[in-house]
Amino acid sequence: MDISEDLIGRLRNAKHVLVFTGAGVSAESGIPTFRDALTGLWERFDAEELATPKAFLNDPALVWGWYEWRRMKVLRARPNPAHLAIAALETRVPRLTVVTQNVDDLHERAGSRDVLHLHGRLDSPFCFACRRPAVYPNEIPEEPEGGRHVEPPRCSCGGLIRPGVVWFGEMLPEIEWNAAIDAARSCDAFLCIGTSSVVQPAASLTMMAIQRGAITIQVNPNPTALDDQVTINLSGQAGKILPELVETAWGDS
Ligand code: BV8
Ligand code: ZN
Repeated sequence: MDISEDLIGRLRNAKHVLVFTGAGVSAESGIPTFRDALTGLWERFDAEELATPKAFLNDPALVWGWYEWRRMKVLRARPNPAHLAIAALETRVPRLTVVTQNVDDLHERAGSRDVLHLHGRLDSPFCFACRRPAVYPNEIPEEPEGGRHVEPPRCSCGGLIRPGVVWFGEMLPEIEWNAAIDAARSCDAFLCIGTSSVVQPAASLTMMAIQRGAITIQVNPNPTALDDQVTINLSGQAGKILPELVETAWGDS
């Protein structure tokens, strides 16, 4: 891995590492990235159209069906070497914060403990009307293949149960967002993994770390607007690059 000895030294001495992840870190677990998740019935939509309160109220069964299909993908997926390398890193640095835009629980299932979900979680549905937490009626959703409409369950108050995610136009959870800003402003190393860095305000975290003078490393097989802003740009798949990066910079050798 082409990283200078000086940078490896700085990474090895980092007191606080922040790992910021997007849908790309779960791609090798077979979970389609946000834009690839629009197949079948949903392919005629833009993600930004479907992941909104308006779309849900307009056609609850269409949007709930999309999330049930994605939830089924997550339940059948397993953490990949990228998630496992991030969990291993937690035991090798004084402090590691994982900030994810993903709504799956693969970081937790890989063993990461301190995970901040900026865009909510698929496994925490709640009532649209009274906001009371809800539980899924069925552990494994039926296979709403390619986009069957699935009626969302109802709360005891009569309201519709909705996915526990942050939709476009909705505020990010305050506690997680403030903790993420604090971490971005105090970390010495910031790993930006598998995100197109398009969605705001989450994507602004990388700039906060750059402005602070942290070492910033991007891992992505495709170009993004951050390519020439980060300290090191590693082009490739997270499942391959991250285990190598963790060994190179924080290995026992
Ligand atoms: C907000 C949960 C304040 C849902 C998501 C008009 C009105 C209101 C707001 C706005 C507006 N115009 C703009 C905004 C701001 C808006 C926004 O950013 N829009 C974008 C489209 C420009 N943001 C918001 O609305 C946020 N809230 O601003 O509140 C406010 C409130 C009211 C009014 C005004 C302002 C809320 C944003 C949260 C949206 N919810 N997720 C769900 O999951 O269904 S975001 C969603 O998209 C995902 O979480 C993901 O993070 C993001 C991007 O999706 P993807 O592109 O798939 O994923 P990612 O970006 O991670 O890209 C995949 C990358 O992986 C690619 O680069 C690919 O190359 C790479 N990759 C692929 N394979 C691999 C890989 N990398 C490594 N290894 C591999 N193997
Ligand atoms: Zn309710």
